[in-house]
Amino acid sequence: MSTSLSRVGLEDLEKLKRHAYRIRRNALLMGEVQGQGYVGQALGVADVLAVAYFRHLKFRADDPEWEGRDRFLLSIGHYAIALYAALIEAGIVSEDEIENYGSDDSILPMSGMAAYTPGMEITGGSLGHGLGIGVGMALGLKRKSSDSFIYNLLSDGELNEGSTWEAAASASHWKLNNLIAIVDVNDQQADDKSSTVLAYEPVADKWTAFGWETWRVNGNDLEELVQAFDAAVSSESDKPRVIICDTLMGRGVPLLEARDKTHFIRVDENEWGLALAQLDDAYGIK
Ligand SMILES: Cc1ncc(C[n+]2csc(CCOP(=O)(O)OP(=O)(O)O)c2C)c(N)n1
Ligand SMILES: [Mg+2]
Repeated sequence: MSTSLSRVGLEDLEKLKRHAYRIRRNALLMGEVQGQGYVGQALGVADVLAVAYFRHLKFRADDPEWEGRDRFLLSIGHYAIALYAALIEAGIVSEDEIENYGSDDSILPMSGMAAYTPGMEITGGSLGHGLGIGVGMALGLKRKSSDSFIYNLLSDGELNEGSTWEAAASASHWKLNNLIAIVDVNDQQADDKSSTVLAYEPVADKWTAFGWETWRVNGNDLEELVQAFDAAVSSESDKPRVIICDTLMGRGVPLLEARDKTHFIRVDENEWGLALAQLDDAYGIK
């Protein structure tokens, strides 16, 4: 690895921690507008998004289609609330949009759609297509001699899709070292635990066997995430890269961490205030 743990500065970590807190807070505020949603996923993946957006991604907040940007592809349309929370924190989407989340004519629909939201590169509700789109984009950027990266955030549920593995094989065949997949392993999907629906382990060995440079980290540990992202971005190999992130749904809000079935949650009106207070507590904010 090119970055040792000791070189991850404390100041950098504090900065990322603040971003992760605000991503979680934005997600809770949007969740409260509808009283329900995929809030557990957003809380689980907030640390990953903080490191991606605020340490590595090249973007211009006032010009989301800037040609030199890195592309962040959200395959999992239902995780839109998580990405919106990060786009708001990044200044690509205005904070004023929070109150419109999920309502008719909002630029923040409940499932992510490229035509609606600045910074939403693809429409991703039909699972299993993000990595294939990423392969095409990464090939295209290489042919244009671009030095931009394609990131694709996919879920453990998408590991059940054959199309994901076709894309994984193509990416190494084409030596797409400008493609970074991030797999959110929360061991949950719509019907049950992912491991119960269809066993996915040994997941790191599978990606390695498909020709990818592979990292597996605790996706709620900023230091581990920084190390893996730094290494993935700076690696000089000709392989595509994957960072497998084990995350906890609801992370940072004990009342939601404890929910039994967390794929789509309903939260009582009086619980949102408590959830926000628990989040502040977790970050030592009075
Ligand atoms: C091709 C396809 N099949 C099924 C669905 C229905 N679906 C929506 S979300 C979901 C769960 C997918 O797993 P994951 O993303 O890991 O769920 P989470 O971690 O968010 O609970 C499913 C099966 C879909 N959107 N697309
Ligand atoms: Mg899942």
